Amino acid sequence: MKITGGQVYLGGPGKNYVTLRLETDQGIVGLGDGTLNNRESLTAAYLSDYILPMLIGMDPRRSEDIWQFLYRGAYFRRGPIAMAAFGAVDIALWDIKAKLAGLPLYELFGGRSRDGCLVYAHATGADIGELMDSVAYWQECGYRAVRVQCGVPGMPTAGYAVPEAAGAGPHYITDFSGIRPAVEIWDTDRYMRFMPDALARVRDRFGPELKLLHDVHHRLTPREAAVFAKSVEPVNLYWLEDPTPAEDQDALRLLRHHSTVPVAIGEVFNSIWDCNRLIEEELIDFIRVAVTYAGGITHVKRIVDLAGLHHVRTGFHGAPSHSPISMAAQAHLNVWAPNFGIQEYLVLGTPACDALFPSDHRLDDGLFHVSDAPGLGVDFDVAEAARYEYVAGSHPVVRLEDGTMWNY
Ligand code: KDG
Ligand code: MG
Repeated sequence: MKITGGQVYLGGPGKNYVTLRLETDQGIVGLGDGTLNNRESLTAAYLSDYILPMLIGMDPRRSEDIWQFLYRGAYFRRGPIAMAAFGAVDIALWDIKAKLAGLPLYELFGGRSRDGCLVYAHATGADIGELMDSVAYWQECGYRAVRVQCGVPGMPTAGYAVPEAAGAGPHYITDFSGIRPAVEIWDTDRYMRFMPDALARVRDRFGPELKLLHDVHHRLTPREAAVFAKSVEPVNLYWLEDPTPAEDQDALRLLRHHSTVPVAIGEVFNSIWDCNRLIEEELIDFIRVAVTYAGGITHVKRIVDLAGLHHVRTGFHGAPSHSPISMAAQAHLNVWAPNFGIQEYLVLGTPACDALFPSDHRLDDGLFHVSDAPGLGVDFDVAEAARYEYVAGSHPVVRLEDGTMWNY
């Protein structure tokens, strides 16, 4: 069996999805997602300029060898752009392999460990009133877990709240913000004074059953994170995400020493080498890597297996920048992984996205139900893709009130 051709598509409804379509001499097509939010054209170029010409003639069933070829062959290792490009190829190869076997992908990992997989949505508000409405909206939609972000008095766009998205429902996909980033202002003292009480009020209103998550988005120092974690303990969070900048693997020691709040980290990691110490030293409870920029199914499965040895559960990144292709790849891992925790999920049910990526995957009662179709169970409508083109955009940036750059 040989790879005979491939194309990279860049664009989508409200997002620049990087979609890889690999063709084989047996007529089987494999789909991959290499979307790296706000830097999408770079992954697309890596794929079309370097990787696709090298793949022609290779046997797509040899996904492990192709992964090693790409990773070792690049010489310069890791990095989000390269790993997202390898991720796209790897997802497409697993899609081909499962289609060839006539099986849903999860069967190749060892089959189902559960029927449906717990997902969480994003509740957000510029103030506590909007936030309450947003949480209520998602709960009425059937979600059993909700990430809770709220504007802080004096800094309504920070705290990682997106006011215009409050209660926006399943059509929530943020618009492109333009190539010049918007500037958000951050003040740690205001955040620390406001947020624990806001989270406690959400817990009071919605009761003990609803799982509540909160994302600090890398904004605190280790000492501040330890203080914050202690102060939110009564809320009984499902997790506290990215309390400190993720590249410092030692930063969580202080928090761990002072608090038992579950910690989730890793959405910006590209490899097992970014999180092996965190996992082996049991400094985290959930690993947040994504199959796109952590090198695809082959590499993420290694991380999941390592995590399983240390009581660390999965909580894969699933912001709206992931296309339904990588979300399907993660869904197949989720339904198999013995140490599955939860999945961030917002895209399914968006009409334009469903038209571009038809599938039988479904969300029901707060659980994701994986399709039993062979492969990933997602298609890609090439004619529909022609409607979209690349639109350059950037994340906002964050500064302190005096102008100092801070962590987005
Ligand atoms: O591109 C960055 C976003 O994906 C990220 O800011 C979203 O923190 C995020 C999350 O938890 O989904
Ligand atoms: Mg996050």
